[in-house]
Amino acid sequence: FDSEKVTVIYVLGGPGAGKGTQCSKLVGAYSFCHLSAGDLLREEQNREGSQYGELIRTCIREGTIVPMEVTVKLLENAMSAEIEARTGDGWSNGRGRFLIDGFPRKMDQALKFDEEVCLASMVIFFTTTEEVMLHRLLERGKTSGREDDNVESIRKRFRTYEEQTMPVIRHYSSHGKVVEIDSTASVEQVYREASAAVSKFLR
Ligand code: UP5
Ligand code: MG
Repeated sequence: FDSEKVTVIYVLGGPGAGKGTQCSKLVGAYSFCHLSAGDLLREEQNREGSQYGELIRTCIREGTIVPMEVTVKLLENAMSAEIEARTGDGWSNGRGRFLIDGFPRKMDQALKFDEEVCLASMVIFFTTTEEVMLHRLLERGKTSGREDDNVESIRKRFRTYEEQTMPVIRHYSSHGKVVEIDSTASVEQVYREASAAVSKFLR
């Protein structure tokens, strides 16, 4: 995609940091298209006839990263579909705006997406403690039905995040693209900060 025509913002942070919650709120205010890599993978996992169903299920339960080809393709397809659907309305200023949630979470994905799909202009990085994230995920686990919202999977997700995703954040930090937001506070308070960061960037 042409970086002149689409604006991509990556939204990163540990499991349960509040990426999805904040993206949903930002969508309303700025007419973004919100794409969650995790949601796209869960959808693909449940799609009848998918050749990746089992692979995705295992990776998600074990908290490991699905091979990047699968995720990059799903994101690319979703972006194309959205651009097609919105042509002529919606993005009235002519630029497509995407919030890409929970991706890239490993260096190989980051480099591939930057090179072959689109360069991200900004990274919003939500941080809080593992204690807070664990508590949130266990609460959500009571009703979410997510196969990875259990203590065992959560511990593995934390490890993958430290080992694979933190290098991605450091990489974009060194390019001056990262805005770090403490997501320990209430949803509303975190949103105020996130929204201020986005406004400043889009201005
Ligand atoms: N909550 C949120 N904000 C709160 C606040 N400020 N105060 C109090 N409560 C708050 O929030 C989690 C819970 O906390 C919710 O109940 C919410 O109400 C509450 P949410 O906004 O859902 O947090 P989020 O950061 O989105 O957490 P999520 O669990 O989605 O994060 P993950 O990054 O772990 O999950 P994701 O779906 O992105 O990925 C799942 C798996 O898919 C990965 O582990 C991996 O196996 C696979 N994957 C890949 O392989 N490749 C990819 O590129 C992406 C994913
Ligand atoms: Mg999420």
